Amino acid sequence: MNTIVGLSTALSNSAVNIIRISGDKSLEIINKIFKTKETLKPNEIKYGFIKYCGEIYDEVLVSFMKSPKSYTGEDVIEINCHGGILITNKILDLTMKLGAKLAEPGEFTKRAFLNGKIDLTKAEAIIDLIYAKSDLELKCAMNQRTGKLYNKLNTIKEKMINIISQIEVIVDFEDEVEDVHKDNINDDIVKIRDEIKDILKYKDQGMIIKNGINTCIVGKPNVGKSSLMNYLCNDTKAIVTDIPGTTRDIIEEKVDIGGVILNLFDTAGIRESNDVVESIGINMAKEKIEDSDLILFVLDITRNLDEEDINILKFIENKNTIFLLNKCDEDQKLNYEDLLKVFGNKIENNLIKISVKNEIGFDNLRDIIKNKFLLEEINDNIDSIILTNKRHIEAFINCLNYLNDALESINSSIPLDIVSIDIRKSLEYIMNITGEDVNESIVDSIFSNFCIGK
Ligand SMILES: Nc1nc2c(ncn2[C@@H]2O[C@H](COP(=O)(O)OP(=O)(O)OP(=O)(O)O)[C@@H](O)[C@H]2O)c(=O)[nH]1
Ligand SMILES: [Mg+2]
Repeated sequence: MNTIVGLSTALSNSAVNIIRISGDKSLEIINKIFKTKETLKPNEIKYGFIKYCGEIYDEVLVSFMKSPKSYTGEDVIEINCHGGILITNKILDLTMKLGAKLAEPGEFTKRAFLNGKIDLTKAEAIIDLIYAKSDLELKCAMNQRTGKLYNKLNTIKEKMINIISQIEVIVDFEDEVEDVHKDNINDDIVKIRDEIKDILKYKDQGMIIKNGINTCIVGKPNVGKSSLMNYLCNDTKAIVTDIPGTTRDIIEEKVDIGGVILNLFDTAGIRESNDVVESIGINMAKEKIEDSDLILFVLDITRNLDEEDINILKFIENKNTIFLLNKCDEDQKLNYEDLLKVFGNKIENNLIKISVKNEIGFDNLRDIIKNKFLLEEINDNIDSIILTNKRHIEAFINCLNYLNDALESINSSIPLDIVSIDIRKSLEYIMNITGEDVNESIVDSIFSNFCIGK
């Protein structure tokens, strides 16, 4: 494999930049350009200068990690240079002039995978660590990085191989397979099936942790939707006025509500309108409701319920909704009985009085959201395996389906060697997750999501 070079830090004017070189020629390249009083030895950092053809490029610290004890498993050199864009580019160019190839995004980690330093789940955890947006996401990524999922996959793999070999022995040595053997194999498959079901238990929460909760703020005009948006973002993202119909476009922002991300959308107040622009905004709001995981339905506590509020009901019918009675800093005109009549048991446990103006009700709102999506439960079980990667979830579901097929077969009169085919298929999916048996194009697509220099 050729020797690659990449910038491990962002290219900007900063205190320090790190240039990483990996491959057989790493040492040869650095020895040509690094002038130091001592020889560069493995696992040591040396002070010196990058100098070539009489020109001093920079004052640097250089470290050397010898193969196989390095991130990629190859000889790795890291140059800590000054964080100037020009200096960094000049050193990068120099290493390339001397034979290094510019690394593709994720190429260092891909080499670590190809050289058997890490499996795919640990490699994917590195991307998740880098891009984590919330504490929960970070914790899940760290659990995966330290091998929680990988270890589990390995034990499942061993159990599956054990079942396959049990079947082989029985089928080879006995003309008639006894029921007791079938029962044992059935029990073993059930155990693995249940373990996988357990792993998949929090898959929906895992996707929420990774992608956030798509949350649409909905209500008739002037109830305080944009005020709520601005409050939750702690910024002026949307225009607020007392003129009904202020917001037309959809305004989007990510907000961390104590460990989990809300992808918030402020929308136009929904009402009948003859204004062309406002009507477009209202239609956009209705469409946005469709792809949301959660609706924050804002009502104005200073006005009684009217047709405009009631009309909105049909758009949120099957949606997970929290009803927010805003402006509770003022006198309440909204009649609770009417509310109950119109919205029925949809409001049960989903109704909060808030005041954006006086910052009332928001702890309650955060708690209700977290409870709705079982995020408190996740927090308490953060050390169990929580899948946050769609590729893993799909593979586990496929694996589960094959195990269920195997169980169905074993309980009918289908021969055991056919059952074995289903177990082998489910094993393939497990090995797919770790990357032991995975398509090259999938590997390429995983690493292309990495940043350059990682
Ligand atoms: N008293 C009181 N007034 C509020 C509160 N929240 C918002 N308002 C006022 O309500 C009016 C409307 O606020 P907006 O946030 O623009 O309402 P909106 O729902 O986004 O309105 P449209 O964009 O027109 O649909 C403004 O005058 C706000 O200052 C609150 O908690 N208490
Ligand atoms: Mg608005």
